[in-house]
Amino acid sequence: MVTSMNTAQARTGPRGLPEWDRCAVMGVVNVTPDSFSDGGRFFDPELAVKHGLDLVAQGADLVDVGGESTRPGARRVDEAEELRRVIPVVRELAATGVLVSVDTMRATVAEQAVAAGARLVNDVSGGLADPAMIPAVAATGMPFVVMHWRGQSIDMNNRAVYDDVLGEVVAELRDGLDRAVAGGIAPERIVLDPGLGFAKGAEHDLTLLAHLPQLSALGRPLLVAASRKRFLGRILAGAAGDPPPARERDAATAAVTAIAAREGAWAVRVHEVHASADAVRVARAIEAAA
Ligand code: PMM
Repeated sequence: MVTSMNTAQARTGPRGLPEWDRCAVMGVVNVTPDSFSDGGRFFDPELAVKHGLDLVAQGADLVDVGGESTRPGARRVDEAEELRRVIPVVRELAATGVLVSVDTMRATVAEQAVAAGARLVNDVSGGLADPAMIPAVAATGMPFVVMHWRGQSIDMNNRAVYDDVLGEVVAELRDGLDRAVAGGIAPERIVLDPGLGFAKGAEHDLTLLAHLPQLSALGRPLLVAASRKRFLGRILAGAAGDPPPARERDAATAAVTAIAAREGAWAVRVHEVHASADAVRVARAIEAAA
């Protein structure tokens, strides 16, 4: 079923970004054999395209296509392999009218994805992993997601050390924003993301979610990507139990979506779209009644 909340309603807002009258739902398509949440399920390009279309039918406003796992401990894939995974899927989804974002840390992948029809570049490293990324995105004129990041996934858990996680993430996101603007990306095209689970433990993720207004105070729209992450497993496990597998964390993900939407997030990035699409609709209705 195609809901009334689909990509057709996107418009380019005054901020130079696709915008809706509510928090958007970004559906995830990981064209990888090894992502923590859905690794291997959509590795075949045809399955990946079908999955992207299914997510739109479930209410996704845009679809984020990535070809490199960033789970803790993950090793990089080489560029040729990333291109091989991502570009055909981006091209096919864009050709059917889906609003596509590309999840990549490589400038070449971003450029080729934009040439294939992607309309947003989502770089978990905020331009730090590849010095060519920011100039490349600036040249395309596309919106850019700057996520809080402290280094590659292989050893990022060692960097989850903070005296004041909120203050440090705010300062480091501000640096990322300044870096992107200095590199030529228009400020109104930049989205910020706290990077839940990236060089962060569960307590850090929760502190950041408890303080979304302080992140919004940086003056840019926020993307919140809590979907199926470890901190949700930790909460659901309770004090003694084992965390449920990633795919059993979707109700908890939708709970975060409702809160993020109520706090004015620009978008949430989720693997299971239906519940989050409902959650943003509920948050919107409550906001309208305030
Ligand atoms: N997390 C993952 C991948 N891409 N992009 C942004 N902007 N923010 C995130 O937190 C983020 C991301 C890892 O999750 P996945 O591999 O299950 O998609």
